[in-house]
Amino acid sequence: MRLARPALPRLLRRTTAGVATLAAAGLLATAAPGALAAPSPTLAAPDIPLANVKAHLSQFQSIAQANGGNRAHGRPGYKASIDYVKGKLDAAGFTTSVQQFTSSGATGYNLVADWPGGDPNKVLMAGAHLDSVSAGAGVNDNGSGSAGVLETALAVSRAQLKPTKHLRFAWWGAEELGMVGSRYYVNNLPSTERSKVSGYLNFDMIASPNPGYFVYDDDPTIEKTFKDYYAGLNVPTEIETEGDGRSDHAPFKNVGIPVGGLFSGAERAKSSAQAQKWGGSAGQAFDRCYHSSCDSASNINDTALDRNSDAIAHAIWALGTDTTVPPGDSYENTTDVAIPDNGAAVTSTVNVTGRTGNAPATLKVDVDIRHTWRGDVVVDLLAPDGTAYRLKNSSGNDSADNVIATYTVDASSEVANGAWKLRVQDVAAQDTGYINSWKLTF
Ligand code: DTR
Ligand code: CA
Ligand code: ZN
Ligand code: ZN
Repeated sequence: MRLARPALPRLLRRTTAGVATLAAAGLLATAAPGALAAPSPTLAAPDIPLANVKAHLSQFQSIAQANGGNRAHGRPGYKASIDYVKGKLDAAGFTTSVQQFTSSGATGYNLVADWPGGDPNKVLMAGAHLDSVSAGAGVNDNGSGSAGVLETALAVSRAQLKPTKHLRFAWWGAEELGMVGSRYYVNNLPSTERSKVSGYLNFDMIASPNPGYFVYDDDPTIEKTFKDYYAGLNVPTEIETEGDGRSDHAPFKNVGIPVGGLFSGAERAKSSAQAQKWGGSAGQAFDRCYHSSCDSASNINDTALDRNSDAIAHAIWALGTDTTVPPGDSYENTTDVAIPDNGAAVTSTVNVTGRTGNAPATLKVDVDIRHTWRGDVVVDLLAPDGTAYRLKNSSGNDSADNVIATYTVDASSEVANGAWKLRVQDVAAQDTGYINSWKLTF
């Protein structure tokens, strides 16, 4: 429960200064501190809107309610779920295919969606099982993983991403019968095609109501990608020890494909040590509605769903693209600067040299601030003469994590050369963070 937040501070805008135009395009570059950016920085993923993910969960709930109360293999609710997801992907420009199989005397379906482009010999896959048990709607197990993967795929489309790898997303049937759909897919993938799959990311239960943050300990690169993401949020993670063989990554792992994934916990009880680090209730199951009729739309922890959905996108962008941002003339500082909670402003400096004349009217400012409850944070750009350009105001109710965005500033009245500063202040108690990096591009 959060304490009442202090009144928002008076805006610090300079009266005659140009006003930064927020162009949050979710881009981020990383390079050596304080120097010309390295020639091949990589892109950062956009924020995955929690509301969009929850809208998919509502649809899965409605589908179950309209089809006998579940979305189980062989039941109409499962095929209706496939049709819903396929419709979204077809409209977003994916090349989709439905693979049929038979299990327990019923027809099952896998949905596979390819994002056109990328190296066909380097395929990065992400998947989730779409079926529920027959007892209920299966909103956490596994509407949550299905929705997180779906919204990440839609974010790829919104960004018109041009990844270096070929991206393939999949929704599996009959996982609850023993990973039947994913095993059918792998077994029927010609070995020449299997060898092209550089990795498979699995998401099965990512929004448990009493959540833990577990990372699969299989492929070390994939594991590190997720662990680094959570480290950036200051959220501790644990290795998922019981995951082997218990979800759809198993068939991929069995044929030597690197796998990884995230899990928020099922029937096991959260320990007191885990409750200490993650919050929630010790001694209670991570998901007390696991495989039960109460696994409905209310059986979801929003923060876990939001963070894990963002982590899926982070992994797809990090592992799928080593796309280079055009080198351009940019100046960056990647030294971390801690931001005191509800305290004084801090600054990070880039020294611009060797330029002539004034800065452009479209000076690009890439900002990467890792901070839970980003509504606490006020961000300004300071020109060498001290002129302040407001990039981001505080907004008490913006509880999402991190400020990873690109701003455009009309700095045409400022001399280009000199010490430019990013000034950041946390203006509300609780929640802390740090400047991870920032960059100016002229
Ligand atoms: N078997 C999954 C749930 C599950 C249980 N433990 C793990 C570990 C890692 C991923 C998934 C799971 C199911 O019931 O769908
Ligand atoms: Ca988010
Ligand atoms: Zn299950
Ligand atoms: Zn599951």
